[in-house]
Amino acid sequence: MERRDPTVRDLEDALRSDSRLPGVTGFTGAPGTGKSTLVDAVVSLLRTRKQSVAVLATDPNSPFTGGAILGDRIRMQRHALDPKVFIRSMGARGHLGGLSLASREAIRLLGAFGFDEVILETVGVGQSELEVAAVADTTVVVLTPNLGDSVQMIKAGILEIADVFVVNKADIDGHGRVVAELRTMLNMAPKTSWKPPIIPTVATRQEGVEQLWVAVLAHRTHLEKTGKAKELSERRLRDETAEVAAELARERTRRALREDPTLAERLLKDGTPYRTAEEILRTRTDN
Ligand SMILES: Nc1nc2c(ncn2[C@@H]2O[C@H](COP(=O)(O)OP(=O)(O)OP(=O)(O)O)[C@@H](O)[C@H]2O)c(=O)[nH]1
Ligand SMILES: [Mg+2]
Repeated sequence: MERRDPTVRDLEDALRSDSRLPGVTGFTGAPGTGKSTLVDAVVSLLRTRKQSVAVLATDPNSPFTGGAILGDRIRMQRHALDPKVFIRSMGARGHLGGLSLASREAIRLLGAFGFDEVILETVGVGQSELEVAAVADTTVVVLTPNLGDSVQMIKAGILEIADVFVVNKADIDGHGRVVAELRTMLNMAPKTSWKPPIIPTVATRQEGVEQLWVAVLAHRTHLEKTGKAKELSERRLRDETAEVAAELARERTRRALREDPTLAERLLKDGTPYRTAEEILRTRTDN
């Protein structure tokens, strides 16, 4: 799948018909807030409950594909030999269609392999991170007392995507202030049917992790009860189809320009990308 092998497409469609989608939880937040440590603690919790779990660490700014973000691998090493735990890092570059498409595909495959839960860890708070977050059913935004990152987060519009807030490093000074700030902000936000809870944690000591998971499951139940779960999965299917279509069109266009010198020459002479693109999409097929 990561190599974009075309045969995987058929495999994926075949898998989709009878595979159950796993629960998908995204963890996002500024670098160093403790996401990996927290995810590792959640993995331990899920394993005590006999659930299988896959962790996809996505770094929109990293060129690495198929490898592992070293730090994450070290932090989650105690799970490395557990066959019910799968950990993989994905970088954005080299993934046509972007990381959100890549993670959607990965989630479907993991579901087909019977994983109960998928956790996405995404570094940062930029646009591409928000796109990755949109792939998750529940998005956990991780803040800490230092860094002043609460303000940064709000700037990035993260309030809209947070279903659960974690204020990690509760063992550090200034923790209460961040929680209070956040609470004020949430109280000022427009009323919605789901109010994001704020969970204090000390990830390094596994404190607050059970409460965090209770909040995640409560959000999942909320999605199901309100019909939002269905709405979300339908929207995702439409979005994914549009992304796949864009990727196929891009591939087809590149190939046409490569394989048809007269077309390429005319493009260079006339400088008409729109007309050329339309013509390619109208007249070419993939075979
Ligand atoms: N004091 C304290 N330190 C913590 C806590 N949780 C994590 N840390 C430390 O914070 C550092 C960063 O933790 P990571 O889990 O790598 O953070 P991350 O958000 O995954 O980092 P990136 O993947 O680089 O964005 C490590 O040194 C952790 O040991 C906590 O609750 N309290
Ligand atoms: Mg990490």
